[in-house]
Amino acid sequence: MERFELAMKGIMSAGAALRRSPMGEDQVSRKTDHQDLVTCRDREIEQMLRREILGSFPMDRVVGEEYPEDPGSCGGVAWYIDPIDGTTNFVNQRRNYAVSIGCWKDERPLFGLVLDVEREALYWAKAGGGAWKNGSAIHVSGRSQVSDLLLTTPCIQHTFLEEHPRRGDMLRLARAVRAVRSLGSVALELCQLSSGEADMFVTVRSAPWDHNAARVILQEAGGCICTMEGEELPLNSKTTVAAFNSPEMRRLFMQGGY
Ligand code: 2AM
Ligand code: CA
Repeated sequence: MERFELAMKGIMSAGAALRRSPMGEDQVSRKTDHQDLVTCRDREIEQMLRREILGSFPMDRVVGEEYPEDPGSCGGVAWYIDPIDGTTNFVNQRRNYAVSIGCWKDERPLFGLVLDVEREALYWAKAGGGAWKNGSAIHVSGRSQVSDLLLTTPCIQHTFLEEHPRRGDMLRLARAVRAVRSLGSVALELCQLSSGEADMFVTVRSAPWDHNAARVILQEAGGCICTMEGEELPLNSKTTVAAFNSPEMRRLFMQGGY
């Protein structure tokens, strides 16, 4: 089986397992504090995906949220997997969470898949092949007036309430756009941008497993992505993220021209 087929099969089985899994508060634990949760399901799904990937491609690197990288991996292909992106939504809402699988070779994208589990919406892209939601092609919006835009951010508290170098700009931007939305999942919010349901995305914290699958989809959908400082998004470290429906919007954001 090829890597893409394996990823497709893995993400669909992960989705099916999550949809039918019972979840009580007793299966939830705190990683660092009460705002940073993990469940037994996060661990089980990541284990399952790791097993399937490494069973077929033992030389590939697997970078996931819940387990350290296998020191034996040394190939040029790296997988970025998040078994549940939006764990808090999974626990409290039982919707608005995703499974995310990105695959890169020598720091170039091969493909990305993000499954909105409860809506049964699979966002996916292969490099050079366009972006898709199930069987339909998707594209970023064409909105260009700041006052028409929807801005999304997965963590309102960090983006607007806590100190960071661009907090003042973010407050000004929030007043300039049509509205601010927060779903609470980096991967799903980047997919909303990819399908034109939102126009701009910002977060002060994101990890490789949060954004490396969705960024392939976004770029194939015509969007652009970088750090909040305008640098190229790193592949292997935690970072700020800013993503846009067009390079013009990116320029405007970087210049603070709103
Ligand atoms: P998670 O659900 O996989 O933890 C909203 O909290 C979004 O930010 C989610 O996509 C969440 O991913 C991610 N997130 C939460 N805590 C984070 C952290 N410390 N660093 C990076 N991303 C984080
Ligand atoms: Ca996660």
